[in-house]
Amino acid sequence: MLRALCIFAAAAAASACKPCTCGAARGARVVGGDALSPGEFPWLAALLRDDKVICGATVVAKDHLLTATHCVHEIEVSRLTVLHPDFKRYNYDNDIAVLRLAEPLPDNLFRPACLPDDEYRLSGANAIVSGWGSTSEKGPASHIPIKAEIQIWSEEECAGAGYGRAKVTPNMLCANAPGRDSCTGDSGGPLVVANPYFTLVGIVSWGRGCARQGYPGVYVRVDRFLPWLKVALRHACTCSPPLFP
Ligand code: 4AZ
Repeated sequence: MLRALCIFAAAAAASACKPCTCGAARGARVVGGDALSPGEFPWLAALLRDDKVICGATVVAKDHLLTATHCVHEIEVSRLTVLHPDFKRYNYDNDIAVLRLAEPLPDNLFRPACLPDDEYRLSGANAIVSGWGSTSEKGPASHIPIKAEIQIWSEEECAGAGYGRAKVTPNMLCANAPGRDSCTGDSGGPLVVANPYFTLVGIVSWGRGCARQGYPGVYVRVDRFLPWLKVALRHACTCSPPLFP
């Protein structure tokens, strides 16, 4: 009996996730932003190809990251499991991908961002984009990660942006601020809101140029993918926001 109990306990321990918290800072390149301090956004990651930053990504568990499908689509990723749903290469609809790492990240090197737990009221919200992308439209990639606070547009405003209604699907959101935007190399990286724990509401996806008036950055609307993420992250130990005092 004791032996049976021990086996049961060991099996339970192997499958259980240790409780963990998300969205807490410990202490991206972007146009019109400021340098991040070390540990400020410990969920921000870069995707490298031949030692060059090609995209951003967000840690959501010790061995899982979210990025944009177009960052990893048709790229050979040895020892990475890459999932992508109905990505449409012509309009970047469903531009979301899960990366599963072969080895978990060391605990001291990251903290995950929180995922939204429900449809989020996003219109008009302040959000922060971060990454190693260009700091001007034709400029080089940044050597250090940058962050910028921007505002999320309403769906009506987004449909009325320079792109035209047909380009923006219900799985996308628009965000920018005067002189501030995501840019080349920021794709796949996080757009978070502080509520007060940092929650991933968007993934940098596309846009015309950078910080152009009337052409906001377009982001994957993460809350539209919660049912998909439940399946795609089924092997992940995701974390919860710390309880409010
Ligand atoms: C890019 O190519 C890119 N201004 C990312 C964001 C925006 C434009 C381009 C939005 O990675």
